[in-house]
Amino acid sequence: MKIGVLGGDGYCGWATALHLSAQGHTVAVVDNFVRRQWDHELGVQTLTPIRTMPERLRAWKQASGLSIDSYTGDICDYEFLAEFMRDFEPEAVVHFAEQRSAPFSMIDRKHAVGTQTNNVVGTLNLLFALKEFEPDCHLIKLGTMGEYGTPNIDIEEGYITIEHNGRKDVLPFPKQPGSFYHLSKVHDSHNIMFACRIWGLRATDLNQGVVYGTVTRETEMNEALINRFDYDEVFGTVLNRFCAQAAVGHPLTVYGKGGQTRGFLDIRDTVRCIELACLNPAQRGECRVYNQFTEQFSVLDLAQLVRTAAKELGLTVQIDHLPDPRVESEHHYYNAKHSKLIDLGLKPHYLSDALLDSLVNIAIRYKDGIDPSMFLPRVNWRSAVNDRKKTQDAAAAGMVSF
Ligand code: NAD
Ligand code: USQ
Repeated sequence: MKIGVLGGDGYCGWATALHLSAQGHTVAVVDNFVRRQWDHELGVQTLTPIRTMPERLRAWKQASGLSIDSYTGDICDYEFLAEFMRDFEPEAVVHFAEQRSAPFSMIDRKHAVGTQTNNVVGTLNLLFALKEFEPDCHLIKLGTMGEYGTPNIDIEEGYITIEHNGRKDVLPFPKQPGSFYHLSKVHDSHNIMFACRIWGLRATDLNQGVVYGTVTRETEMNEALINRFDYDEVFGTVLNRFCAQAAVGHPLTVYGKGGQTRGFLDIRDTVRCIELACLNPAQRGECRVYNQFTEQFSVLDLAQLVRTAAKELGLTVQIDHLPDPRVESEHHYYNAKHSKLIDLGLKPHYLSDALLDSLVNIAIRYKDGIDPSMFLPRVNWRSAVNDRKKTQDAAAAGMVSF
């Protein structure tokens, strides 16, 4: 298939582009590298030394003999996106190209507006470009489990059957997102569902859980193909952060009681789920929703697992409970369905097998680059203006792009 990977320079996008190329698909990556710019603005960087896109593509060609096309531009620029669609003529488009950090979206008004503008406008442009140029192309859109929040009932895969006053209907599952970022995903979901209904587009909305791990079969082929490993308080996700903290003997930063429970998956399962969605397209007019995660853990469970894994390597790890900078339930019911991708053939990797090789050992290998000042949370949900010194310095230097 001809598959466009929007956001192909990012964490999920890069691993997915390589995987799809290795499977024999014709792949093009689309990115404007704004994520690298955001890292720069915040004064943070990936622990692993990722290469530039031209270097990455050369290394892939060398390692595999395969070529990946690259289109550089902003999907919020409709002319650029239209040109990509006309030129590449994709049969499937995987859309990762969004601002994906909840803390980033909660820094202040500018970052909230920037996040929602980038994400909602980019997705709307894509829907219009599909309608105009490739109405048969399958849209595979990365949503997030956080769209649902943490309701006191089981979470279904996208839709729920409701009986009300003696009448019954299948309706979108209620959404209670926990940040302006997560809200942007809800807005996207509504726009996608609407476009499928009115124009007969075909879409799969993948409500993905928190992704962990760095290594996939393809990124291991050459050091220059290495993926990002973020551990800072804005872009670092919880498990990466705990592993980086364990590697340098910093106490693990559990926010609040640590009963916050989320769905998680290995990056190797992310790339396989995308492949499965591509190979099994939605029907015209259909907006399918799959919950894309393999196991659920509370934050405290994760901290304890990291402590145990680190102990095997002779590291002593302390667990700290910090006041929760977010507004979220610290203890709640959580039972989210996630069988549809398994039904399509997903064979999950489990955290117990990945924790040492894909996480703790990577953090240890690169530990000289770990800056412990990145660990403490400075973005607080309760404040409308967060005093992130580095952000302000960057803004003063005219580098903030929103
Ligand atoms: P990432 O920040 O590593 O990658 C996103 C990429 O998109 C970056 O390379 C960025 O430059 C690009 N991009 C952003 N806006 C763009 C625009 N307007 N035009 C062109 N390119 C643009 O993020 P990620 O972790 O790879 O996440 C990818 C997607 O998956 C996001 O939509 C995210 O919400 C979703 N997701 C991620 C996780 C996770 O744990 N990482 C979990 C669930 C869902
Ligand atoms: N947490 C801690 N300590 C930390 C960091 C986080 O206790 O040092 C807690 C948070 O309070 C939260 C949980 O861990 O309860 C998860 O936080 P996270 O930063 O790992 O993940 P989140 O903000 O939810 O966002 C990430 C990705 C996002 C994706 C989402 C999937 O950045 O792109 O959409 O995971 S989900 O959580 O299912 O919505």
